[in-house]
Amino acid sequence: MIIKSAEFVKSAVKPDQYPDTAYPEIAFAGRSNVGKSSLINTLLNRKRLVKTSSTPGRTRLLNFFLVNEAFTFVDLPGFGYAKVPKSMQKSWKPMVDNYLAARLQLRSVVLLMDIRRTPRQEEKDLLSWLRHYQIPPVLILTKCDKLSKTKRIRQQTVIAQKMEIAKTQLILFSAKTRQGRDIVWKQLMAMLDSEIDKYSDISI
Ligand SMILES: Nc1nc2c(ncn2[C@@H]2O[C@H](COP(=O)(O)OP(=O)(O)OP(=O)(O)O)[C@@H](O)[C@H]2O)c(=O)[nH]1
Ligand SMILES: [Mg+2]
Repeated sequence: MIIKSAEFVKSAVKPDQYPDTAYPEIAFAGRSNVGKSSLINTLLNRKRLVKTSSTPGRTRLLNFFLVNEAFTFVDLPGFGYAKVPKSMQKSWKPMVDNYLAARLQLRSVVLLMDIRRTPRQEEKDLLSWLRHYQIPPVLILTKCDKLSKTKRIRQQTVIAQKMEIAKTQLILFSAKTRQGRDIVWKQLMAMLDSEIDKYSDISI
């Protein structure tokens, strides 16, 4: 994928604030601090298009980014961080649920999991939810640079078992080394399919 343009469109909380466009959309979901914003920056070859932070709970709204004037990436706020204010924790679920349930142009949800942690109920719930609504997931293990190769493979097996999926469905990714970037793009391209062919040169 050649990135010709990538721009922040707007932030939103409620459906009437989402951009009024019909571009196909891909959303990025996962626990707070897992690396969602970093993954988007890596995919788009931008260092700071999306704000990242070592403080969990940085992204608190739905943030929409238009890429190549052809499709949209949506950076979702992370779940499961105890230190964000209670009011914020409460508003997360309806904010994200409404988006996932209502957004017709949503083509896929990228679910990120930290390779060093065992996923919990929230990740399992999100995956079942996506299956129920027939939204195809792309599953990514982030921060792979933090483990040795042996440990990486061991964790890939443990996480696949926990999520009840095949090991091969989990893409190993690192924003630091860019490992896995091409594979992620390939899967995203498949989700976006012919809709964007006319806008993008398909060479990764
Ligand atoms: N070593 C390493 N650090 C990473 C990687 N991806 C993200 N990080 C770091 O992890 C921290 C959180 O990254 P973000 O991309 O802001 O995470 P997020 O999921 O967007 O977090 P919230 O917006 O708080 O939900 C930052 O300090 C990043 O630099 C990675 O692949 N490797
Ligand atoms: Mg973020």
